[in-house]
Amino acid sequence: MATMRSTTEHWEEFYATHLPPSDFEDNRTLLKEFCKRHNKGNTRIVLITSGGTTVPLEHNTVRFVDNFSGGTRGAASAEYFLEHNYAVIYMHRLKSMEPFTRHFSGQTFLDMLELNERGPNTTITVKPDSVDVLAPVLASYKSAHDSGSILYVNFTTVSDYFWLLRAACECLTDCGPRALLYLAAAVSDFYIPSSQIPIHKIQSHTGVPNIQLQLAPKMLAPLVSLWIPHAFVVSFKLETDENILISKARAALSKYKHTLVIGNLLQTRRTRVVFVTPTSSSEVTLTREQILNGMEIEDNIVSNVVSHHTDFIKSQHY
Ligand code: PAZ
Repeated sequence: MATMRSTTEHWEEFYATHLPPSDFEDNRTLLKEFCKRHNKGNTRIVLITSGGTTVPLEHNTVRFVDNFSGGTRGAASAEYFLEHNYAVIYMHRLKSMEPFTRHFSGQTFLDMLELNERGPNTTITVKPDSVDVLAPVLASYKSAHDSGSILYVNFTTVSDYFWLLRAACECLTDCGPRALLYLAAAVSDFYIPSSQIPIHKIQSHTGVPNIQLQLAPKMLAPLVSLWIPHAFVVSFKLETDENILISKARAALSKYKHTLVIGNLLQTRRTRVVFVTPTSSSEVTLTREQILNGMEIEDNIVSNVVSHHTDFIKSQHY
């Protein structure tokens, strides 16, 4: 009897063996409505992925493997894309950095307020010296929200992320080259398949746990070739060793056949990134003076990406 060889790809096997998150259908509906509403005229839509994914060690998750990303890049970039009149899908790790609120971390927002206690007529006002800080952020926030230009969807685990990513791509596919994917999330390269995760909290009295991580599927492959083939796709590549950054970025471009990889090093990611295309590489950096003036590298990254996207749209006879 001839042996049948399975042609199922690793990514297909993932979707066949992992359930979607419980809020998946709600998010899919939101994504569909958002894309339908903005898929008219010349509106460009960017899908920003932001923050890190977790790898749960138990189904009733007490412990999980995480990574460093706090979502600063994605949250800042969302604000700059809105300034460039993009409609923004902000797909982020739950409780990671979000646009607008990111400016007021910790106690800073409360410190801007004054409590005027007058019995039942107690009021709260913004301290005069905080108005200049709060007003521009509030204005941008209200403008984005009142115009419905931003949609927030969130994930926690790497599995949630994969489900949401595919759904977002399927909803965006009708936007053709006006869709931009800006994949800044730090997605785990390793995971534990659902069937191998214990239901309950791992107990210490049974000894050292035997935890076997496996390679996670590379979703960029079906994303570029199948899910959203006409979009402008930008992936980020994080390394800690300068010597391999460009070669890894080039390898990703040649493997997945997308448009642009933005490389960055963990240590210098706030002040330097490298734009790598199949034929070129160029740095985007912040000078010391720009840093002192409070400039953010995402301002420059987004301007550059927008101009690449403009060229891409012009080059497509869609
Ligand atoms: O979240 P953050 O602002 O601290 O970091 C951003 C980043 C380094 C996660 C991002 O720029 C990036 O490189 N994302 C891709 C990571 C990867 O190679 O999977």
